Amino acid sequence: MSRLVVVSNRVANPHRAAAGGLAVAVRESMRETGGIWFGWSGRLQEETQSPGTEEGVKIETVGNVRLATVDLSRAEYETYYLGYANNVLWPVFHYRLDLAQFDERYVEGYRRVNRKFAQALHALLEPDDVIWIHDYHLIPLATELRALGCDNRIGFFLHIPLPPPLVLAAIPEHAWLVRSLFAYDLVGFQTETDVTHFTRYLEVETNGTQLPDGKFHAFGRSVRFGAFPIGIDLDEFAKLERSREAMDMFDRMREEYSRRQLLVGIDRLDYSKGLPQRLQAFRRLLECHEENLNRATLIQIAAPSREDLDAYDDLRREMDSLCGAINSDFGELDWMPVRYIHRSVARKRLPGLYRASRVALVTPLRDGMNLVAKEFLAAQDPADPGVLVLSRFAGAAEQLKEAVLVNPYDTNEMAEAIHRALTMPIEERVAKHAALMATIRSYDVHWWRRRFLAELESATESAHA
Ligand code: GDG
Repeated sequence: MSRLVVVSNRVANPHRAAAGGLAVAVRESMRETGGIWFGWSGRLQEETQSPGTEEGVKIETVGNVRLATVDLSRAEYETYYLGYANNVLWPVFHYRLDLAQFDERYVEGYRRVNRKFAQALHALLEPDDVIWIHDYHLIPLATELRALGCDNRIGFFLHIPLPPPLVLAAIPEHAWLVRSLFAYDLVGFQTETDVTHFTRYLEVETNGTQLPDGKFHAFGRSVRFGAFPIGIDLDEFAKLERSREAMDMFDRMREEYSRRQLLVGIDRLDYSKGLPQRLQAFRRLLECHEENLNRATLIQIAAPSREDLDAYDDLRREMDSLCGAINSDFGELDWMPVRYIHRSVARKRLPGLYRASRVALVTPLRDGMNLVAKEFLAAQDPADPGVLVLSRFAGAAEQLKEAVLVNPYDTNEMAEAIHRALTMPIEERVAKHAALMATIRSYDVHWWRRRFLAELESATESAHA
């Protein structure tokens, strides 16, 4: 069997929890397959060290996985990571052109780091390795590897949404980015909507043609593409649920909130997650349905993320002020409507918190998939499950059709949907939960990995036939 080489911007210790969907999913996949996981160490290199050399790779073995990491210089961190990845690609791919900052230095840094990754990685590769590259930080990595003579199988998976052609076209280098995808053998997206955006872009912006076998021919090359909705590891989650930490959390929550109805939101503090809109809807719920006063309590965990960027700082301030206003306008001596925690919570405690909650609010303005939605459902008691309120703009909405679907921009609609979720009869909750769990079980993280890698194998077989 070929060795799997996974590449992502950040590398996470497979035995340690991290907040962030990609890290969670890749870690679960790698635990089963083993192999190499290559990426940025998360550290900034001393200014005196020379960047980009092979010797700059640090190798650490954890179980069956070799973690190979490189450091970035401060300039690379600022242009590649903060600049192009998170001030251009992240906002535009989440439809936030208003937040994008186009700057030539950013794209130069992005190209440079992708080249540096390619050089460092190339030295570690063996001819049979299957290379699986993840996410928007590394779109041109296959082009750089091919330029070094690498003809291994290379697949790419985009964890975030692909926007419609006219939004994508706002990026000055959009044509180059899309052409870079044609250096892969397989390009995977989260949803059918993303796939449609990809093919529409190619039809409008190139002279290419769609081929019958899930491929598109353009730029003198054919690439296979498709939707591979990411899932969670149900076994790992069941194990977490039985941990002492999860059970303690559940007991404490049930005791503390025995007279209340608990709602939960767990997100990285990111503007794509629709947190201010969620709080406005919760406020509207308290205004319009007074039976929730002194009763409904929203626990919102917002794990700190990308704190070096201004947009995230603005969001932090907005959240502080919205939560403060709801608590001071509606709170009582013995009841605070919102418990807002701007810290990360230990992963082992999450299942207990999910299970103690009657309703989960997963209401992003745009999201590639959203794993929190799936984790919440997996943690429920099937005989008395909670209800998922899910944004129609989360990739997960394509699969989780029995959730209470909402438009997060419509405050009244969302408040009514939360009310419906809080008052849903048990028969309906049980039936919806069973249907949703069947989907989550069929499309778990192992299905995702196997489907992608099998497709990658067949894509290259037909290319070499
Ligand atoms: C990207 C895409 C796509 C959250 N807070 C804490 C914490 N988490 C964990 C959750 C979950 C993960 O982080 C978040 O995953 P999401 O999928 O919800 O979102 P992103 O981080 O934006 O992930 C997304 C995903 O990639 C996978 O492809 O679904 O659309 O944006 O597992 O439980 N974990 C801990 N403490 C926290 O406070 N330990």
